[in-house]
Amino acid sequence: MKTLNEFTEIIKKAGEIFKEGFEKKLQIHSKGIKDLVTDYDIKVEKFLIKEFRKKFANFSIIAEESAKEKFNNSIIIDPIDGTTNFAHHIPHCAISVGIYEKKEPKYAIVYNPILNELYYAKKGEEAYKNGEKIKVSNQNCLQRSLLATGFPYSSAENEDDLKWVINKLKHILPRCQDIRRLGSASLDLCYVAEGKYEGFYEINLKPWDVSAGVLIVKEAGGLISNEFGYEYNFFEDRCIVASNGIIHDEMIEILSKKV
Ligand code: 2AM
Ligand code: CA
Repeated sequence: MKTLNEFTEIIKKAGEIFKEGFEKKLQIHSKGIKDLVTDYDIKVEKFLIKEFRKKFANFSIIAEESAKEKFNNSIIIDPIDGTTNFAHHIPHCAISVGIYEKKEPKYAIVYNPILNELYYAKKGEEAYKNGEKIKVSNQNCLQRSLLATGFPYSSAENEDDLKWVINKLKHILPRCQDIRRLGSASLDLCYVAEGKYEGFYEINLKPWDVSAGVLIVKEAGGLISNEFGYEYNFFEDRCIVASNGIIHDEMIEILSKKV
């Protein structure tokens, strides 16, 4: 796990910058009607890119606030996932880093520095949180399952996206225990991985929102797909569905319906 430790060390240092920003009154800028960015998204990202380039020069870097290089051997970074929470001083936000070799996920790290929760996985070697192995839940009944989702920023200007969100909620909410919308896709995936949630779905996410979480879910025994149950591709697919695997088909049945 040498390489994973090297990545983790850098991410923990970036976590110090993240924490410093969380305590402060922030300069908030807008990327879109709903999409925020703070000075600390930029600061954390710059630090990560600088350190990763020093140690992992043969990887390209894809990062939310700046570089978009080629996807092959790449480090895919979200410096602050859950930026809206961060900007409102809600401690549900994380640094997310997925490391891909030949387009396949190899290492994944999601770190919430505020709660000191570090999730990580290495391909084929299971998933961990702060050193303890994590597993998806074994709940087999959708009606007793806690699900999570998120609302795309595009819902402000794209009527189709807003309709999709409302329509899916209408059909899935009565069939599960309840739905949470906590605002950080990378942590939503980690919560599926450790069995807090049985499932998660969301549209319009970007590679950096999910690049780490997808490996953590799979290594914890869960399943990831698009809304039709096929392999999820974060460059192409609109919807991601994650689950403990057991309730997956029922989620797909509801999410894939054209209504
Ligand atoms: P962010 O905090 O990094 O912006 C909230 O629904 C979750 O989805 C967060 O992880 C948020 O990421 C992400 N998200 C929502 N809409 C998005 C969009 N249009 N592009 C990228 N990420 C989005
Ligand atoms: Ca972000």
